[in-house]
Amino acid sequence: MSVSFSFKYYQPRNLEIIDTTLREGSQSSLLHDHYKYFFSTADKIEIVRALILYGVKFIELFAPNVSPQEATDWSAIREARDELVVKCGYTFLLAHVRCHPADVDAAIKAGADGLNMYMGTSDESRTYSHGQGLSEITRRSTKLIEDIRKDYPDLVLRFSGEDAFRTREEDLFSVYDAIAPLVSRLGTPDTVGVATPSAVARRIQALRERYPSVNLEGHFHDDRGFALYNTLEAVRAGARYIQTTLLGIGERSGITSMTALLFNLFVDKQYDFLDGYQLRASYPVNVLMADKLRKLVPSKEPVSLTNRTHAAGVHQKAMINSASTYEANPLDQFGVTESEILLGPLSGWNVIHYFLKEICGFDIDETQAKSIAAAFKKQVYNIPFGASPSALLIEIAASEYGLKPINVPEQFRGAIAQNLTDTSKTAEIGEVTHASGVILRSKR
Ligand code: HCA
Ligand code: CU
Repeated sequence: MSVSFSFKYYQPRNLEIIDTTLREGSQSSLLHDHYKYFFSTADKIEIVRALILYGVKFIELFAPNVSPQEATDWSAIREARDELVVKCGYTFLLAHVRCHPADVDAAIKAGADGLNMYMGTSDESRTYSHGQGLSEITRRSTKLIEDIRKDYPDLVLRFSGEDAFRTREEDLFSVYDAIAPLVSRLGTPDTVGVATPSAVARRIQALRERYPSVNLEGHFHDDRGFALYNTLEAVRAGARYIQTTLLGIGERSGITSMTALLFNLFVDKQYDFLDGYQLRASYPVNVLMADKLRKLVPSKEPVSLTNRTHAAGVHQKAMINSASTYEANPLDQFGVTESEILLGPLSGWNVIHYFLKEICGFDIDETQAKSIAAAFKKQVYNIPFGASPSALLIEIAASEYGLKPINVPEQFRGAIAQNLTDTSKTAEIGEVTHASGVILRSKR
Protein backbone atom coordinates (compact mmCIF):
# COMPACT_ATOMS: atom_id res chain seq x y z
CA MET A 1 0.00 0.00 0.00
CA SER A 2 1.27 3.42 -0.91
CA VAL A 3 1.99 6.11 1.66
CA SER A 4 0.23 9.46 1.45
CA PHE A 5 0.37 12.68 3.39
CA SER A 6 -1.72 15.80 3.06
CA PHE A 7 0.06 18.99 2.11
CA LYS A 8 -2.10 20.91 4.59
CA TYR A 9 -0.11 19.31 7.44
CA TYR A 10 3.21 20.31 5.94
CA GLN A 11 4.88 23.46 7.21
CA PRO A 12 6.94 24.78 4.28
CA ARG A 13 10.47 25.97 5.01
CA ASN A 14 11.65 29.45 4.03
CA LEU A 15 13.09 27.93 0.87
CA GLU A 16 11.58 24.89 -0.75
CA ILE A 17 13.55 23.46 -3.63
CA ILE A 18 11.38 21.82 -6.27
CA ASP A 19 13.78 19.57 -8.05
CA THR A 20 12.95 19.04 -11.71
CA THR A 21 15.99 17.06 -12.83
CA LEU A 22 13.78 14.22 -14.03
CA ARG A 23 11.43 16.58 -15.95
CA GLU A 24 13.25 19.76 -17.06
CA GLY A 25 16.61 17.93 -16.81
CA SER A 26 15.41 15.16 -19.11
CA GLN A 27 14.89 17.83 -21.78
CA SER A 28 18.62 18.63 -21.73
CA SER A 29 20.56 18.16 -24.95
CA LEU A 30 23.42 16.82 -22.81
CA LEU A 31 21.61 13.49 -22.66
CA HIS A 32 21.88 13.36 -26.44
CA ASP A 33 25.41 14.72 -26.57
CA HIS A 34 26.47 11.83 -24.36
CA TYR A 35 24.47 9.15 -26.21
CA LYS A 36 22.24 8.66 -23.23
CA TYR A 37 18.89 10.06 -24.51
CA PHE A 38 16.89 9.33 -21.32
CA PHE A 39 17.28 8.40 -17.67
CA SER A 40 16.73 4.72 -17.02
CA THR A 41 14.37 3.64 -14.23
CA ALA A 42 17.40 2.73 -12.11
CA ASP A 43 18.93 6.20 -12.74
CA LYS A 44 15.67 7.86 -11.72
CA ILE A 45 15.43 5.90 -8.50
CA GLU A 46 19.03 6.70 -7.60
CA ILE A 47 18.49 10.41 -8.32
CA VAL A 48 15.21 10.53 -6.37
CA ARG A 49 16.78 8.76 -3.38
CA ALA A 50 19.75 11.13 -3.43
CA LEU A 51 17.44 14.17 -3.56
CA ILE A 52 15.30 12.93 -0.69
CA LEU A 53 18.32 12.13 1.46
CA TYR A 54 19.64 15.60 0.62
CA GLY A 55 16.48 17.16 2.08
CA VAL A 56 14.41 17.99 -1.02
CA LYS A 57 10.68 17.77 -0.30
CA PHE A 58 9.24 18.42 -3.78
CA ILE A 59 10.20 16.49 -6.88
CA GLU A 60 8.71 17.23 -10.28
CA LEU A 61 8.16 14.45 -12.81
CA PHE A 62 6.64 14.36 -16.29
CA ALA A 63 2.94 13.72 -16.65
CA PRO A 64 2.68 9.92 -16.87
CA ASN A 65 1.02 10.08 -20.31
CA VAL A 66 4.21 11.48 -21.87
CA SER A 67 5.27 7.89 -22.62
CA PRO A 68 4.48 4.38 -21.38
CA GLN A 69 7.87 4.30 -19.65
CA GLU A 70 7.15 7.51 -17.75
CA ALA A 71 3.90 5.96 -16.53
CA THR A 72 5.62 2.81 -15.22
CA ASP A 73 8.38 4.86 -13.66
CA TRP A 74 5.84 6.78 -11.57
CA SER A 75 5.08 3.73 -9.47
CA ALA A 76 8.79 2.78 -9.17
CA ILE A 77 9.57 6.32 -8.00
CA ARG A 78 6.67 6.35 -5.58
CA GLU A 79 7.94 3.11 -4.06
CA ALA A 80 11.44 4.58 -3.68
CA ARG A 81 9.92 7.66 -2.01
CA ASP A 82 7.76 5.52 0.31
CA GLU A 83 10.80 3.55 1.48
CA LEU A 84 12.41 6.76 2.73
CA VAL A 85 9.39 8.25 4.51
CA VAL A 86 10.31 6.92 7.95
CA LYS A 87 13.90 8.11 7.66
CA CYS A 88 13.39 11.44 5.88
CA GLY A 89 9.72 12.43 6.18
CA TYR A 90 7.34 12.81 3.26
CA THR A 91 8.41 14.02 -0.19
CA PHE A 92 5.75 15.36 -2.54
CA LEU A 93 5.81 14.05 -6.09
CA LEU A 94 4.45 16.65 -8.49
CA ALA A 95 3.38 16.06 -12.08
CA HIS A 96 4.14 18.65 -14.74
CA VAL A 97 0.88 18.87 -16.67
CA ARG A 98 -0.67 20.87 -19.47
CA CYS A 99 -4.06 22.37 -18.62
CA HIS A 100 -5.58 19.36 -20.25
CA PRO A 101 -7.80 16.70 -18.65
CA ALA A 102 -5.74 13.88 -20.22
CA ASP A 103 -2.59 14.99 -18.37
CA VAL A 104 -4.46 15.73 -15.17
CA ASP A 105 -6.28 12.38 -15.10
CA ALA A 106 -3.11 10.42 -15.83
CA ALA A 107 -1.24 12.24 -13.05
CA ILE A 108 -3.97 11.67 -10.49
CA LYS A 109 -4.19 8.01 -11.46
CA ALA A 110 -0.42 7.67 -11.01
CA GLY A 111 -0.71 8.95 -7.44
CA ALA A 112 0.73 12.44 -7.89
CA ASP A 113 0.63 14.58 -4.73
CA GLY A 114 0.31 17.71 -6.79
CA LEU A 115 -0.04 19.14 -10.27
CA ASN A 116 2.27 21.74 -11.74
CA MET A 117 -0.05 23.12 -14.42
CA TYR A 118 1.24 25.44 -17.10
CA MET A 119 -0.05 27.31 -20.09
CA GLY A 120 1.74 29.90 -22.20
CA THR A 121 0.63 33.48 -21.62
CA SER A 122 3.06 35.46 -23.83
CA ASP A 123 2.13 36.69 -27.32
CA GLU A 124 4.50 34.07 -28.74
CA SER A 125 2.86 31.18 -26.87
CA ARG A 126 -0.62 32.41 -27.60
CA THR A 127 0.08 32.80 -31.31
CA TYR A 128 2.35 29.88 -32.08
CA SER A 129 1.85 27.31 -29.32
CA HIS A 130 -1.71 26.73 -28.14
CA GLY A 131 -3.39 29.50 -30.13
CA GLN A 132 -5.73 30.70 -27.37
CA GLY A 133 -6.35 34.23 -26.14
CA LEU A 134 -6.08 35.45 -22.56
CA SER A 135 -9.77 35.06 -21.74
CA GLU A 136 -9.83 31.54 -23.15
CA ILE A 137 -6.71 30.62 -21.12
CA THR A 138 -8.38 31.98 -17.99
CA ARG A 139 -11.72 30.31 -18.66
CA ARG A 140 -10.24 26.88 -19.45
CA SER A 141 -7.77 26.75 -16.61
CA THR A 142 -10.15 28.02 -13.91
CA LYS A 143 -12.79 25.50 -15.00
CA LEU A 144 -10.23 22.68 -14.95
CA ILE A 145 -8.85 23.69 -11.54
CA GLU A 146 -12.33 24.05 -10.04
CA ASP A 147 -13.24 20.56 -11.28
CA ILE A 148 -10.05 19.07 -9.82
CA ARG A 149 -10.59 20.87 -6.51
CA LYS A 150 -14.08 19.40 -6.11
CA ASP A 151 -12.85 15.81 -6.24
CA TYR A 152 -9.31 16.19 -4.90
CA PRO A 153 -9.25 18.95 -2.28
CA ASP A 154 -5.82 17.84 -1.01
CA LEU A 155 -3.89 17.99 -4.27
CA VAL A 156 -1.16 20.63 -4.30
CA LEU A 157 -1.99 22.83 -7.26
CA ARG A 158 0.28 25.26 -9.02
CA PHE A 159 -0.31 27.34 -12.11
CA SER A 160 2.43 28.87 -14.27
CA GLY A 161 1.98 31.28 -17.13
CA GLU A 162 4.66 29.83 -19.36
CA ASP A 163 7.00 32.44 -20.82
CA ALA A 164 5.97 34.78 -18.01
CA PHE A 165 8.86 37.17 -18.58
CA ARG A 166 7.74 37.88 -22.14
CA THR A 167 4.19 38.28 -20.88
CA ARG A 168 3.07 41.84 -20.18
CA GLU A 169 2.36 42.33 -16.50
CA GLU A 170 -1.28 43.30 -17.10
CA ASP A 171 -1.79 40.16 -19.23
CA LEU A 172 -0.32 37.95 -16.52
CA PHE A 173 -2.47 39.65 -13.88
CA SER A 174 -5.61 39.18 -15.97
CA VAL A 175 -5.06 35.41 -15.89
CA TYR A 176 -3.66 35.15 -12.36
CA ASP A 177 -6.43 37.25 -10.78
CA ALA A 178 -8.88 34.46 -11.57
CA ILE A 179 -6.54 31.58 -10.76
CA ALA A 180 -4.81 32.84 -7.60
CA PRO A 181 -7.69 32.03 -5.21
CA LEU A 182 -7.74 28.43 -6.50
CA VAL A 183 -4.08 27.40 -6.23
CA SER A 184 -1.41 27.17 -3.55
CA ARG A 185 1.42 28.42 -5.78
CA LEU A 186 1.89 30.63 -8.78
CA GLY A 187 4.91 30.08 -10.99
CA THR A 188 6.64 32.72 -13.02
CA PRO A 189 8.95 30.85 -15.37
CA ASP A 190 11.57 32.59 -17.46
CA THR A 191 11.07 30.00 -20.18
CA VAL A 192 13.43 31.45 -22.76
CA GLY A 193 15.98 33.03 -20.43
CA VAL A 194 15.35 36.72 -21.14
CA ALA A 195 14.97 38.01 -17.58
CA THR A 196 17.49 40.22 -15.81
CA PRO A 197 17.95 40.27 -12.02
CA SER A 198 16.23 43.65 -11.69
CA ALA A 199 13.25 42.50 -13.79
CA VAL A 200 12.97 39.42 -11.57
CA ALA A 201 13.01 41.47 -8.38
CA ARG A 202 10.32 43.79 -9.78
CA ARG A 203 8.13 40.94 -11.01
CA ILE A 204 8.26 38.95 -7.75
CA GLN A 205 7.58 42.09 -5.77
CA ALA A 206 4.56 42.94 -7.94
CA LEU A 207 3.15 39.42 -7.65
CA ARG A 208 3.65 39.42 -3.90
CA GLU A 209 1.80 42.66 -3.50
CA ARG A 210 -1.09 41.54 -5.68
CA TYR A 211 -1.40 37.97 -4.33
CA PRO A 212 -0.17 38.15 -0.73
CA SER A 213 -1.64 34.82 0.31
CA VAL A 214 -0.27 32.74 -2.59
CA ASN A 215 3.25 31.34 -2.58
CA LEU A 216 5.46 32.18 -5.53
CA GLU A 217 7.75 29.88 -7.45
CA GLY A 218 10.77 30.71 -9.60
CA HIS A 219 12.09 28.82 -12.63
CA PHE A 220 14.89 30.54 -14.51
CA HIS A 221 16.62 29.49 -17.71
CA ASP A 222 20.27 30.25 -18.22
CA ASP A 223 20.37 31.45 -21.83
CA ARG A 224 22.06 34.70 -20.79
CA GLY A 225 24.01 33.11 -17.95
CA PHE A 226 21.70 34.83 -15.42
CA ALA A 227 19.79 31.85 -14.01
CA LEU A 228 21.64 31.73 -10.69
CA TYR A 229 21.64 35.48 -10.17
CA ASN A 230 17.96 35.72 -11.14
CA THR A 231 17.16 32.98 -8.66
CA LEU A 232 19.02 34.73 -5.84
CA GLU A 233 17.04 37.88 -6.63
CA ALA A 234 13.78 35.91 -6.62
CA VAL A 235 14.59 34.39 -3.22
CA ARG A 236 15.52 37.80 -1.87
CA ALA A 237 12.27 39.27 -3.21
CA GLY A 238 10.21 36.56 -1.54
CA ALA A 239 9.79 33.57 -3.86
CA ARG A 240 9.57 30.68 -1.45
CA TYR A 241 9.66 27.86 -4.00
CA ILE A 242 12.48 27.54 -6.50
CA GLN A 243 12.81 25.01 -9.27
CA THR A 244 16.29 23.64 -9.75
CA THR A 245 18.01 20.64 -11.29
CA LEU A 246 21.21 18.83 -10.44
CA LEU A 247 24.08 20.52 -12.27
CA GLY A 248 21.45 22.92 -13.65
CA ILE A 249 20.68 20.68 -16.60
CA GLY A 250 17.61 21.48 -18.66
CA GLU A 251 16.35 22.67 -22.01
CA ARG A 252 19.07 24.62 -23.94
CA SER A 253 21.63 25.92 -21.41
CA GLY A 254 19.48 24.68 -18.53
CA ILE A 255 18.16 26.27 -15.35
CA THR A 256 19.53 26.94 -11.86
CA SER A 257 21.76 24.33 -10.29
CA MET A 258 20.48 23.22 -6.89
CA THR A 259 23.85 23.11 -5.19
CA ALA A 260 24.98 26.39 -6.79
CA LEU A 261 21.95 28.12 -5.30
CA LEU A 262 22.35 26.70 -1.80
CA PHE A 263 26.10 27.33 -1.88
CA ASN A 264 25.56 31.00 -2.74
CA LEU A 265 22.95 31.44 -0.04
CA PHE A 266 25.45 29.95 2.41
CA VAL A 267 28.28 32.20 1.26
CA ASP A 268 25.93 35.19 1.64
CA LYS A 269 25.13 33.99 5.19
CA GLN A 270 21.44 33.53 4.34
CA TYR A 271 21.22 30.58 6.70
CA ASP A 272 17.45 30.90 7.19
CA PHE A 273 17.00 29.47 3.72
CA LEU A 274 19.15 26.41 4.30
CA ASP A 275 17.09 24.63 6.89
CA GLY A 276 16.97 20.87 6.35
CA TYR A 277 19.38 20.58 3.41
CA GLN A 278 22.36 18.25 3.80
CA LEU A 279 24.87 20.68 2.39
CA ARG A 280 27.83 18.35 2.83
CA ALA A 281 26.23 15.99 0.35
CA SER A 282 26.29 18.68 -2.39
CA TYR A 283 29.45 17.56 -4.14
CA PRO A 284 28.65 13.83 -3.94
CA VAL A 285 25.20 14.57 -5.42
CA ASN A 286 26.83 16.55 -8.25
CA VAL A 287 29.23 13.67 -8.90
CA LEU A 288 26.31 11.25 -8.99
CA MET A 289 24.56 13.42 -11.56
CA ALA A 290 27.69 13.86 -13.66
CA ASP A 291 28.15 10.12 -13.58
CA LYS A 292 24.61 9.63 -14.88
CA LEU A 293 25.42 11.95 -17.79
CA ARG A 294 28.76 10.22 -18.38
CA LYS A 295 30.59 13.48 -17.90
CA LEU A 296 32.61 15.28 -15.26
CA VAL A 297 31.12 17.80 -12.84
CA PRO A 298 31.25 20.87 -15.13
CA SER A 299 34.00 23.40 -14.51
CA LYS A 300 31.41 26.20 -14.22
CA GLU A 301 29.59 24.42 -11.40
CA PRO A 302 30.45 26.27 -8.17
CA VAL A 303 30.42 23.09 -6.08
CA SER A 304 33.13 21.29 -8.05
CA LEU A 305 36.58 19.91 -7.53
CA THR A 306 37.70 22.24 -10.33
CA ASN A 307 37.20 25.11 -7.88
CA ARG A 308 39.81 23.52 -5.64
CA THR A 309 42.30 22.63 -8.38
CA HIS A 310 45.41 24.67 -9.03
CA ALA A 311 47.60 24.67 -12.11
CA ALA A 312 49.60 27.92 -12.08
CA GLY A 313 53.03 27.86 -10.47
CA VAL A 314 52.53 31.05 -8.47
CA HIS A 315 49.26 29.72 -7.07
CA GLN A 316 50.73 26.31 -6.32
CA LYS A 317 53.55 27.82 -4.30
CA ALA A 318 51.12 29.82 -2.20
CA MET A 319 48.81 26.83 -1.83
CA ILE A 320 51.63 24.83 -0.27
CA ASN A 321 51.87 27.56 2.36
CA SER A 322 48.16 28.13 2.85
CA ALA A 323 45.11 26.92 0.92
CA SER A 324 43.27 30.11 1.83
CA THR A 325 45.39 32.08 -0.68
CA TYR A 326 43.43 30.79 -3.66
CA GLU A 327 40.45 29.13 -2.00
CA ALA A 328 38.16 31.69 -0.43
CA ASN A 329 34.92 29.74 -0.25
CA PRO A 330 33.91 27.03 2.22
CA LEU A 331 33.67 24.28 -0.40
CA ASP A 332 34.73 21.68 2.15
CA GLN A 333 31.37 22.25 3.86
CA PHE A 334 29.70 21.36 0.58
CA GLY A 335 31.57 18.08 0.33
CA VAL A 336 34.55 19.14 -1.80
CA THR A 337 36.91 18.02 0.91
CA GLU A 338 40.15 17.99 -1.03
CA SER A 339 42.14 20.28 -3.24
CA GLU A 340 44.38 19.31 -6.10
CA ILE A 341 47.61 20.58 -7.49
CA LEU A 342 48.26 19.71 -11.11
CA LEU A 343 51.72 19.10 -12.44
CA GLY A 344 52.25 20.60 -15.87
CA PRO A 345 54.16 23.19 -17.87
CA LEU A 346 52.90 25.98 -15.60
CA SER A 347 54.18 24.40 -12.40
CA GLY A 348 57.03 26.24 -10.69
CA TRP A 349 60.16 24.89 -9.09
CA ASN A 350 58.64 25.22 -5.61
CA VAL A 351 55.98 22.62 -6.16
CA ILE A 352 58.38 20.43 -8.10
CA HIS A 353 60.82 20.60 -5.21
CA TYR A 354 58.02 19.80 -2.78
CA PHE A 355 56.73 16.88 -4.83
CA LEU A 356 60.13 15.29 -5.47
CA LYS A 357 61.27 15.75 -1.90
CA GLU A 358 58.22 15.24 0.28
CA ILE A 359 56.16 12.91 -1.84
CA CYS A 360 58.74 10.96 -3.83
CA GLY A 361 61.36 11.09 -1.09
CA PHE A 362 64.30 12.19 -3.28
CA ASP A 363 67.38 13.72 -1.72
CA ILE A 364 67.12 17.04 -3.55
CA ASP A 365 68.07 20.64 -2.83
CA GLU A 366 66.54 23.85 -4.19
CA THR A 367 69.21 24.42 -6.85
CA GLN A 368 68.65 20.94 -8.27
CA ALA A 369 64.89 21.49 -8.14
CA LYS A 370 65.21 24.69 -10.22
CA SER A 371 67.29 22.94 -12.82
CA ILE A 372 64.98 19.88 -12.95
CA ALA A 373 61.99 22.20 -13.26
CA ALA A 374 63.60 23.89 -16.29
CA ALA A 375 64.27 20.50 -17.93
CA PHE A 376 60.74 19.34 -17.15
CA LYS A 377 59.14 22.47 -18.63
CA LYS A 378 60.99 21.84 -21.91
CA GLN A 379 60.09 18.17 -22.18
CA VAL A 380 56.54 18.12 -20.85
CA TYR A 381 55.14 19.52 -24.10
CA ASN A 382 56.24 16.37 -25.89
CA ILE A 383 54.68 13.73 -23.67
CA PRO A 384 52.36 11.38 -25.52
CA PHE A 385 48.60 11.72 -25.05
CA GLY A 386 47.50 9.99 -21.85
CA ALA A 387 50.98 9.80 -20.31
CA SER A 388 51.52 11.20 -16.83
CA PRO A 389 53.57 14.39 -16.33
CA SER A 390 54.64 13.11 -12.91
CA ALA A 391 56.17 9.98 -14.49
CA LEU A 392 58.23 12.27 -16.75
CA LEU A 393 59.34 14.39 -13.80
CA ILE A 394 60.42 11.36 -11.79
CA GLU A 395 62.24 9.99 -14.82
CA ILE A 396 64.14 13.28 -15.25
CA ALA A 397 65.00 13.38 -11.55
CA ALA A 398 66.16 9.76 -11.38
CA SER A 399 67.76 9.22 -14.80
CA GLU A 400 69.04 12.62 -15.95
CA TYR A 401 69.97 13.95 -12.52
CA GLY A 402 70.73 10.64 -10.82
CA LEU A 403 68.78 11.62 -7.69
CA LYS A 404 68.50 8.96 -5.06
CA PRO A 405 65.73 8.56 -2.52
CA ILE A 406 66.51 9.64 1.02
CA ASN A 407 66.75 6.61 3.16
CA VAL A 408 63.66 7.21 5.30
CA PRO A 409 63.10 4.55 7.94
CA GLU A 410 60.01 2.46 7.12
CA GLN A 411 57.90 3.71 10.03
CA PHE A 412 58.15 7.38 8.87
CA ARG A 413 57.39 6.84 5.18
CA GLY A 414 53.69 7.62 5.41
CA ALA A 415 54.23 10.79 7.43
CA ILE A 416 54.05 13.48 4.82
CA ALA A 417 54.24 17.15 5.67
CA GLN A 418 51.03 19.22 5.45
CA ASN A 419 48.87 16.20 4.80
CA LEU A 420 49.53 16.28 1.07
CA THR A 421 49.38 12.87 -0.51
CA ASP A 422 50.67 11.43 -3.72
CA THR A 423 47.81 10.80 -6.10
CA SER A 424 49.87 10.25 -9.21
CA LYS A 425 49.43 6.51 -8.99
CA THR A 426 46.07 6.07 -7.35
CA ALA A 427 42.72 7.20 -8.62
CA GLU A 428 39.72 7.70 -6.41
CA ILE A 429 36.38 6.66 -7.80
CA GLY A 430 33.96 9.38 -8.76
CA GLU A 431 36.15 12.39 -8.22
CA VAL A 432 39.04 12.05 -10.58
CA THR A 433 38.89 14.97 -12.90
CA HIS A 434 42.45 15.58 -13.90
CA ALA A 435 43.83 12.16 -13.14
CA SER A 436 47.07 12.10 -15.06
CA GLY A 437 48.18 15.54 -13.92
CA VAL A 438 47.25 15.45 -10.25
CA ILE A 439 50.27 15.23 -8.05
CA LEU A 440 49.08 16.54 -4.74
CA ARG A 441 45.78 16.37 -3.02
CA SER A 442 45.23 17.89 0.37
CA LYS A 443 42.41 17.53 2.83
CA ARG A 444 41.05 20.44 4.81
C1 HCA B 1 8.49 23.43 -20.40
C2 HCA B 1 8.58 24.90 -20.10
C3 HCA B 1 8.94 25.21 -18.67
C4 HCA B 1 7.80 25.06 -17.72
C5 HCA B 1 8.03 25.66 -16.37
C6 HCA B 1 6.87 25.57 -15.43
C7 HCA B 1 9.41 26.69 -18.70
O1 HCA B 1 9.52 22.81 -20.70
O2 HCA B 1 7.40 22.88 -20.35
O3 HCA B 1 6.09 24.62 -15.52
O4 HCA B 1 6.77 26.45 -14.56
O5 HCA B 1 10.60 26.95 -18.62
O6 HCA B 1 8.52 27.53 -18.85
O7 HCA B 1 10.03 24.42 -18.25
CU1 CU C 1 11.91 25.36 -18.14
